[in-house]
Amino acid sequence: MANEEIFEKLTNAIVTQNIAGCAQLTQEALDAGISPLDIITKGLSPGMKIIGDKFEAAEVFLPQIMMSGKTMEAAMKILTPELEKTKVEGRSAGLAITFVAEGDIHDIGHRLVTTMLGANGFEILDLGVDVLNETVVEEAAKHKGQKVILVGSALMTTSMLGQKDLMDMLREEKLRDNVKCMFGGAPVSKKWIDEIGADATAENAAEAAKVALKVMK
Ligand code: HCB
Repeated sequence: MANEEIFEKLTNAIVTQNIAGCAQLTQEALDAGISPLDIITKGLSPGMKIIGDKFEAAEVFLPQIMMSGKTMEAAMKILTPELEKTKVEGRSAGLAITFVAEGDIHDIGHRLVTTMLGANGFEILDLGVDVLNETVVEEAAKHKGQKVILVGSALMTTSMLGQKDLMDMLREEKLRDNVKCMFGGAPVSKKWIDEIGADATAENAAEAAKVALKVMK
């Protein structure tokens, strides 16, 4: 099977919520020598975008996006150990405190970004989903003096707004100069990052790791 055909089948497996088929195709793609990142960015993620758009257009409903999420998770179970194998050993790039914004439980992209940061030499403190800004600020304070990057995800326009409050709280607590701040997720734009005075954003997990390494230099 040509790579393009495999990507198309992976996308289709996500859209049709074919959990077993997607896991099998993911394994086949790896066996065919396709990189885990290409499987994600060219096969699985486009399927999540399509199902999200269909949800917005009321063509599918919550149970369907839930099952598409589970389908992607089945593939990620196979791919995460592969991504971790690429881990760069040696000097730490710093501590990455990763989290999903308050009110937001979308964690597929967050986990992928966290895995990629770990594979690229960051120590990881993963605070999980629906994290209060107060908790992030507390953790930033605990690690004052270390090289720290805050890596927040928000998939909804509503939860994204909390990133501005977080930046304000960091400034009020005089912690802003001690940490770098990178935010991402579909609604986050460069314009938003500039507006709230954060340091960076990234389109996807591979880019997030590159950008994080760059801002920590
Ligand atoms: Co959800 N949902 N959802 N959802 N959901 C979205 C996000 C919408 C865009 C769908 C739509 O309407 N088009 C929409 C948000 C609209 C908006 O505000 N703009 C939405 C909504 C409305 C909701 C609910 C409110 C629905 C409801 O209950 N009525 C509800 C909210 C729950 C809550 O959080 N409180 C909800 C629930 C769900 C689930 C639970 C069914 C499920 C999540 C399962 C889970 O994560 N464990 C879900 C899903 C799966 C989606 C879509 C379809 C896919 C998200 C996803 O996993 N994408 C999504 C549609 C979409 O995003 N287009 C839809 C795949 C991953 C790999 O991509 O973008 O998350 P990613 O991450 C990338 C990238 O952004 C970047 O790298 C990642 C990896 O490449 N990145 C960073 C991420 N974080 C970064 C941080 C950095 O610093 C840098 C880069």
